Amino acid sequence: MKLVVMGLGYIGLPTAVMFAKHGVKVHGVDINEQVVETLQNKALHIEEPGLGEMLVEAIDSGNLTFGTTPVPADGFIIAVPTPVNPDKSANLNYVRSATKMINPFLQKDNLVVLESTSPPGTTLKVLAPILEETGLKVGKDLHVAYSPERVLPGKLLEELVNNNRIVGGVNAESSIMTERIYKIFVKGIIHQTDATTAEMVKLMENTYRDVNIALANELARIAENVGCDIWKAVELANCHPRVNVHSPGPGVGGHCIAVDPWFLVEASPEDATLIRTARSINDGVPEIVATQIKECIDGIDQPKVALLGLAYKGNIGDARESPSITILQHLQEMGIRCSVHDPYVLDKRITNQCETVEQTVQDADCLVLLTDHNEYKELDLKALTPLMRHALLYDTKNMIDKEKAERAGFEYEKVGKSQI
Ligand code: SAJ
Repeated sequence: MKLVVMGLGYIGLPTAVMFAKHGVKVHGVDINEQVVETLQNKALHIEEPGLGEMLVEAIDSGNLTFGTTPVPADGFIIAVPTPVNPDKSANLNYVRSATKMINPFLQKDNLVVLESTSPPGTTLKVLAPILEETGLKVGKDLHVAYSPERVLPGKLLEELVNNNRIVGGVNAESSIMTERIYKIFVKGIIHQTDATTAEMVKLMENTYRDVNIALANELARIAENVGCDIWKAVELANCHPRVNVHSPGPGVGGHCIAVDPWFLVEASPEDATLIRTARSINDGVPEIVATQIKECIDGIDQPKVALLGLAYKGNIGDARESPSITILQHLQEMGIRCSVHDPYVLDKRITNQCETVEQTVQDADCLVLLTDHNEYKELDLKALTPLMRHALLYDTKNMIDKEKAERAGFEYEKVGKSQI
């Protein structure tokens, strides 16, 4: 069997590698020549634990090739980005162009699977009409399905294999064919449904998380006002068998949770009031956190803040939509000097990025923990206080124990806890 995977980003590349590892001939396609060249040279353009080794293995086995154009195959998987436009509508341009690219290679009985997170109805109303420009009939000559990726960055390879999967065909035969393909490596349960339900399920999962995190962030503000520790309160509330409040923090980042709920708002703007409110709560958190940081250094002449963590979450090298970047921008707009560190992200837009934590905290007045990288949980705090002008520590992720910080000479503050 031969598969073509369109889009070699965080989802397409691991998927291509995984199929190749399981004996399928795979041709990975990306419109970015540099990405294709990097992969052909057995190097990665993204960071994901374990992926580099598996890429080399797959290429060496002869099962995996890369290029900028598709080739004839039995199945085509589309895993291209679906960003939001500035007006928060879904941008399906990459889905459209990837589909048009595969059209000249399609043959009767081929399977086409869309994996990209998409608004409900995309498979039937966007994908199918483009595929039918070939003269082949969707559901009759072509098997077509939507099967969302649901893997967590940082744990991609493990979740790709072990997570349950949804396959939503345009008809039962398409679902059966799609399940057969993914069964090659998926160990989780594969659930069959229709295409629009599968699209809806994917968006519901990420929206559930966004709304839950918005609740946690709102509760953090309330805790700050009434004088309790939100982290302890969440922990205790979650002892209830039917409660699962998520964690507050510096805001919601990444290319999924901060984006996907807008697709539901667009699908039904009048009805999606809770979803829209949750998005605006989470989008507002970085500014609140920046203001709290400013309050920590109030009264200090020409203060300097050391920010640890640019990635949108711990132990990954992805700073897309990262609240850290927004917090940095707010602080700079307030005229506060900032130095920045992240062991996994080197962002050329940021001029004041330091190589080590020690350099970052040098002469700083406040150390701010923004991303829960393991390295930061294990910081040698005692070695840092002598380097700083004032030893203030502001923790947005509840990563550091207050007593430990105080023993090292820090004055400790955190999100969701007031000193009342
Ligand atoms: N966050 C919080 N509080 C929490 C959990 C997360 O503030 O309790 C923040 C994180 O710090 C981060 C953001 O939310 O900034 C998103 O992180 P995440 O770990 O919740 O999610 P993603 O975006 O890395 O991956 C999500 C996952 N979806 C769900 O768990 C429902 C993943 O399974 C999806 O495959 C992925 O979106 C996707 O590609 O859609």
